[in-house]
Amino acid sequence: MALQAASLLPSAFAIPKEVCFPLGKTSAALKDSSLLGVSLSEHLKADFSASVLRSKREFSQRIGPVRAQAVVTTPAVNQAAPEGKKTLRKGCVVITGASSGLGLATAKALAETGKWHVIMACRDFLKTERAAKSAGIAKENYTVLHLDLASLDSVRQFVDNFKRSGRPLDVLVCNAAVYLPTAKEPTFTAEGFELSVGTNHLGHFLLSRLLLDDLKQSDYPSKRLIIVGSITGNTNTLAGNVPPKANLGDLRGLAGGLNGLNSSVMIDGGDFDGAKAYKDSKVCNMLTMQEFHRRYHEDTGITFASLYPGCIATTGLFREHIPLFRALFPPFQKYITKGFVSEDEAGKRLAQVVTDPSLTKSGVYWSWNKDSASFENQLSQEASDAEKARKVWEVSEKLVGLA
Ligand code: LMG
Ligand code: NDP
Ligand code: PMR
Repeated sequence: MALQAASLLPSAFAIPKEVCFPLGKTSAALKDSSLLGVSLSEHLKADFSASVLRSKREFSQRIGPVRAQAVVTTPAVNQAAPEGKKTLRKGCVVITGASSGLGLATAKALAETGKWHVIMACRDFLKTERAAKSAGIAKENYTVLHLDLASLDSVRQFVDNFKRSGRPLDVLVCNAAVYLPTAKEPTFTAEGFELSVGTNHLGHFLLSRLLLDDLKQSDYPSKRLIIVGSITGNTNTLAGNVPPKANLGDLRGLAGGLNGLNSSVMIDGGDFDGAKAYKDSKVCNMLTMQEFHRRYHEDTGITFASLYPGCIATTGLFREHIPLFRALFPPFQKYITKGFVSEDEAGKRLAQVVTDPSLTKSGVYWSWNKDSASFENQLSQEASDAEKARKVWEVSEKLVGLA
């Protein structure tokens, strides 16, 4: 159904060339489970581009040129253009953690198309306003709404505020994260969950559950819930084998509330390790996306997906790391692993997952090869374990007060 919906999109809706990578139906069929998670054989790539050109041509012949609407319509429905043709209203996308790094770059890429209104869901209002301004995002293309994912009250408040804004919700992007690799002791969210899993997973879990109805009600041709995953949570890659490795174990710490009082602060019940907690939280993100897909895709037509945007070694994510690491990490990724991507490039990738008509497949973990062509990647055994996904879902809904 989502695929059919996508084919209704007018060609004018496609993001500009620099955002729109060579893609076609073939991309979804390509799987790559190599250790680096990035390679594609040359003959496949040639095939790939040919089919893209073909499908692009067919697409525009079928649809014909349609003018895009340039003004904000809130709340918006399809409106008749002067010549009587229907035009697509502006899409409304919520991006968490849009005050820096990947979230900001994605907000910029989407806003620049003139076809999206971006709700920047952030904990620091002033920082976000400044960031939007310095990124050159036009005022009419974004709204900053306060959201602190480390507080479930704040998540609920955000959802109320968003609903009251009267805007439709077409795409939700769960992007915000914290990474605390040098912390010796755990820190906690307002409700007492270890901060990395509390913010990156539990905050987003509640947010997306509470906003699911709004997504369901959207009349946009392709509605999506995107959760940012990572290669480092996937132990079927080299990067995922750098210690400490992600491992959720039997979820005993999560079930106990990650509070360090009557349970461990780590999901698997082990001793605190900030880097591991982050990687575990990414595994939860990727499992959550798949559980959403299994529970809701068929009935709602919503596309649920996650992605590894590439190693964006210059972002604020590494702010807590030692200065030597921050200095060496970008050249290491650029020249040795070759996994490096700029914030701009990564933002375009995520924008593509938000809006590209050829990426409507649900339940998918997207990655990109070195030519920036997307492909459907294989998750590690743990990150694709359906039984674990169900358990994470059930334990998480108890922790956030939904069950
Ligand atoms: C933990 O250490 C910390 O304890 C934890 O607090 C947290 O920060 C966590 O993930 C974050 O890291 C992990 C790490 C620290 O330890 C290791 O990586 C041990 C080595 C494990 C080996 C696994 C794979 C082996 C592959 C062989 C390596 C060859 C590299 C070529 C890769 C080519 C791929 C096609 O370790 C470090 O931070 C520093 C490790 C230094 C090793 C240097 C080897 C590469 C040479 C690079 C030279 C210049 C750049 C250095 C940049 C360092 C940043 C990573
Ligand atoms: P940044 O640190 O630049 O961005 C993280 C964002 O999350 C910031 O806007 C930050 O807000 C926000 N945030 C943190 N805590 C909260 C909170 N409690 N409530 C609301 N917002 C919060 O990092 P990146 O851009 O690199 O990370 C974005 C996503 O990309 C993450 O999900 C990360 O896991 C993922 N990722 C990153 C990779 C990389 O190489 N950088 C690789 C793979 C995945 P503030 O500005 O106020 O601090
Ligand atoms: Mg990793 C193909 C190799 C590759 C890739 C794509 C990444 C991505 N890393 C790779 C390899 C290696 N890293 C190797 C061989 C090492 C040992 C020297 C290494 C080390 C390393 C460290 C210490 N890498 C790191 C760290 C971090 O602190 C980062 C991290 O784990 O954050 C959780 C990180 C990352 N490496 C990546 C990516 C994308 C990250 C960071 C962010 C993330 O996954 O969200």
